[in-house]
Amino acid sequence: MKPSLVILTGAGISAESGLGTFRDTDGVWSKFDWRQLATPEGFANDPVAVHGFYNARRQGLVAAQPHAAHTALAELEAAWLASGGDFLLVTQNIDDLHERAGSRALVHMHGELFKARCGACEAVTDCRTDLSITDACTACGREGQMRPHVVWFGEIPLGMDEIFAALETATHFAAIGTSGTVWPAAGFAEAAKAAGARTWELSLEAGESGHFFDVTDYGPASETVPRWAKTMMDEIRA
Ligand code: BJW
Repeated sequence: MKPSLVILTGAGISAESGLGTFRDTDGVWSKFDWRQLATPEGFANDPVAVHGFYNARRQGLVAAQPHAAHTALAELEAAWLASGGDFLLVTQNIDDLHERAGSRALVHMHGELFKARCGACEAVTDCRTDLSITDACTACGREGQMRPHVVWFGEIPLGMDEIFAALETATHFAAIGTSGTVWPAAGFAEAAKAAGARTWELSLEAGESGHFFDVTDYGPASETVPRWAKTMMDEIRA
């Protein structure tokens, strides 16, 4: 059987880069109300507040840097593909730290902070500066329709066909730095297990999908992920 590795990452992998997680005690949702800031209804109700929330996080991302865990996953991707296996990195994160570390086979299922989308024509464009309610779409010219290119609660995540196709043939699956709280990502470990994959959880603590993991390693991602990636590279090269 062709080795096929699917990796799911969450906010925990970027915590040591200075980006906040969501549900830890000092997480984003302990300071901000997700109903107001991460739903289509919240955006319709107060777009200025939602733009402000994402503008501040976009500014924080400019200064953030990938760390050893992001780099280890990029190196693992290169080694896995070189050995003839299939590889897909699925991230729930809207930061671009995986790309900056060198990852290429990557799906941003919850969107990307450095992109904006027009609510009128659906064009997705690069966005490195603040968004406002008066911005015009560079594709269709309409004003006042631009929103962050992120997936809010109640919206369908991106790349689901590609992700579920990869999970169906996965031989190896790892969830890294995610609490396993948010669906559909929370179901990926079960789907990979059903496909016969060996499964790993790397995080600070057990998440909600714990019983679907064969192996767990709890600690900071900068330590657990390079260690795990090395064992995977040793396995694929053996
Ligand atoms: C470390 C570490 C270190 C810390 N090292 N680890 C009732 C039941 C079931 C489902 C639903 C329900 N009601 C509604 C739903 C659906 C809903 C949902 O799941 N809600 C639940 C909360 C109940 N889901 C949706 O609405 C999704 N859409 C959907 O389901 O569409 C239907 C559909 C799907 C598929 C096909 C067809 C139809 C959309 C979800 C959108 C999520 N959006 C957000 C915000 C937008 C982006 C942004 O602003 O950034 O995405 S919410 C937020 O949570 C963000 C994250 O990507 C997501 C996941 O969080 P994550 O990454 O797991 O972070 P944390 O903080 O929870 O966990 C961090 C972990 O790291 C912890 O475990 C730490 O221990 C660990 N850690 N430091 C290693 N140094």
